[in-house]
Amino acid sequence: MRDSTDWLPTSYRTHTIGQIVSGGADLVGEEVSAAGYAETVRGRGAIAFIMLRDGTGHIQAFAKRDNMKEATFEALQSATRESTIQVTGTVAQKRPPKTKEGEPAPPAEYEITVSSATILSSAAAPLPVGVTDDVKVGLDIRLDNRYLDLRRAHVNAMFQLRSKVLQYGRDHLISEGFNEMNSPKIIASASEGGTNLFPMMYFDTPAFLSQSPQLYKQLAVLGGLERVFEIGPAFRAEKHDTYRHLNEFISFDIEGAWMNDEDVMCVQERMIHHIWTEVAANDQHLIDVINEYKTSQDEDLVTVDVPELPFPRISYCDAIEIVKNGGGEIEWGDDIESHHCDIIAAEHSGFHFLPRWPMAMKPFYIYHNEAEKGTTGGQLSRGFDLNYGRDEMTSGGQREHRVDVLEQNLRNMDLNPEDFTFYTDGFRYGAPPHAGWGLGVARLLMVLTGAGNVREVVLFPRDRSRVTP
Ligand code: AMO
Repeated sequence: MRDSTDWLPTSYRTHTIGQIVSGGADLVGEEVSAAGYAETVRGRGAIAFIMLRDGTGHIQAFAKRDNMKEATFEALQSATRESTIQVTGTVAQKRPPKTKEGEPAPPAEYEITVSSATILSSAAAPLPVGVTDDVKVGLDIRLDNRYLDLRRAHVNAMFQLRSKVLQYGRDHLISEGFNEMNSPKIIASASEGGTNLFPMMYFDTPAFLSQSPQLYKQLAVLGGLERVFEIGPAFRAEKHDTYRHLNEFISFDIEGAWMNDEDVMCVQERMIHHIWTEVAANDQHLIDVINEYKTSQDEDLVTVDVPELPFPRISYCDAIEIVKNGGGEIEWGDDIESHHCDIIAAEHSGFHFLPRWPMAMKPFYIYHNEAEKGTTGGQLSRGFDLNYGRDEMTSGGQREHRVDVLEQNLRNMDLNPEDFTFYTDGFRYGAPPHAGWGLGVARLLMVLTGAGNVREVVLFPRDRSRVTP
């Protein structure tokens, strides 16, 4: 649960439930108001016990018929689970359970003795997705009812963790001098190839949803912002149906001037190291909630093992050899697909970089040094990936800053330089060598939380068959 020690009162409550539970001893006898979801409603006749939950904790509200208006008591006693209720009453210490002689007394627990209450909103019954019951429902039904699914403790913990990961990543980049930027999401031309674009009409002009902030983060660096990062949506009209692809995903991007591929790999591993270190130091309570659920499902538990630096670097040429030696079918120039990555992951199960891909496999904006050739003589590039086990987390690289080469790259990839003048013109007035990367946030979260599907760590995923809620 969140630490709400410093939260201020609102119009609906004097205290969060977390504040009452943790500050109980000082609050005994004081009048408080709290609001939350009714997790359980028990009791008959003259008494009712409501277990109230807000985003910060749980507390029992104890209601007596002769302590309040008859109608209020009736409403409380017949409240449906998950209804939202505001209660006012005094904080009391719960009668401790009997302990055997010699046994230590359990920690004190507190409850609210209710004097007035309001049902803010009644929940319909039955609930399509149980919040506390361990009833198995498929991912699709959970996603259809994400607003309820999110009330389940371990799901809620995953999304709190997601927010932390973004915060720690952001903090780290800011500490290295990066400026946060936002690029347009309505664009006129593709950065990552023209086949997987979502077309749209921008008034009378055809346009597309952005696949990546790529060209704009480069333009920001060319303009002298020096080091930039962006956390924002990217859209891909790919007809994938896998555990790790979505048609809208959050891309965590950086770009830095006077840097090459190795420099930005170092930024990336430092950032991931920082995220893991901070989660291990501050957020074990969230991991515990996730693990409580995993234990109930007999699944492997999550441990936050801070990865060692530096991450291994396995050049594309070496990766091809590892795959071949491991019995995989692959030739220099082929893509390293997931089943190949399984072979590499047998040796490198954690984070590892795969630098120096063939230029022919990389986008037009990637830099190549003509002198750097692969084992079969093919042109190498300064593009890299970061994998965790079998899964790609990141692509990145040093960028082409020589405008004539950039235009030739476009032609080599059957793209028309005329369509990219808004971008290539930015290179005509002095361009610093620069590099960057784009990291799939949901993929990183899969690693941290042990989720088996990106949809688990994306609130409202968009895939081929889902565009609601
Ligand atoms: P790339 O296309 O490899 O590179 O994307 C970067 C990272 O984004 C994530 N990703 C996805 N996640 C979920 N669903 C998808 N359909 C999807 N596609 C990509 C992956 C991937 O590694 N402009 C470059 C980055 C750069 O060079 O800076 C780019 O977009 O984790």
